[in-house]
Amino acid sequence: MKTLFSKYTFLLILAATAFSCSDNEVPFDPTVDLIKIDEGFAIGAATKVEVWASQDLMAGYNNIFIALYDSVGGSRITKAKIDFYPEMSMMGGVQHGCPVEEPAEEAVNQLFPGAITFTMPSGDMGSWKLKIEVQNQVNNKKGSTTFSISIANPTAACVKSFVTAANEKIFVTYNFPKKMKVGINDLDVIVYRMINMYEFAYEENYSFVLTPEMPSMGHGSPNNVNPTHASKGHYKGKVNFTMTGDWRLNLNISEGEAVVKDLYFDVEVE
Ligand SMILES: [Cu+2]
Repeated sequence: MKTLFSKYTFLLILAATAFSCSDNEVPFDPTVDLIKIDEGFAIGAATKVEVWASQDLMAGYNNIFIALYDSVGGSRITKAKIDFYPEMSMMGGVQHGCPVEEPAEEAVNQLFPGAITFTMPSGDMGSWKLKIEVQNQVNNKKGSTTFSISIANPTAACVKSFVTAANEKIFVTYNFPKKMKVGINDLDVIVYRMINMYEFAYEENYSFVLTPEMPSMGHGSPNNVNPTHASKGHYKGKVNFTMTGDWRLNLNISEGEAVVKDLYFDVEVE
């Protein structure tokens, strides 16, 4: 009995030591909650480019995180100018881009956060490529790499488009900065105006009335905050999910006195 006890004690101490050692030695991993989409080399810039995202890329607003490394020494690059050039080649030959938010030139937690709003899924309609151009500010070289990417079609549309009375094409999408939960959630509604097939402007003059509802149960929720423009086409508001399940975010969009559009996004709160 005594022998058994001391054996276990010894094992416990060993285990505790092992855990505390590995705890101390695990380096900070900025990509711990992210998934790697792809990686490649921006040849002219002598830079390895990794593309990370918070979920699989899909038609809608995607938070994208770029990790850069010196392709010779392997050290992380945290100062660079990064440009996104997404392009869809449609069946039938038409090509077009989509709205992007380029990262700042200084990395945040070793990564360069940006965003891309893919306006269509890949598949039957065509295929997407993402060219990433890097101006490495450590070696002062510029280069690019191009990825073939697959864009999923979400069950409920995450980006919607319409044409205004002035014949301008508008894209509306949304982003929850944190995972949706029961209670009050921050919500970004993001609006872009199409200038041509490759250029999009931030639409900053809209106002929104946000009315969440649970269509299956016939109720809404109190204490929501209508999204108002903060910067770069991002309208910040709050949505109150009073229970889990399927919710519809109804948005009445107007510009000044004029009603622009009514649309909605369906989301599922787990
Ligand atoms: Cu397309």
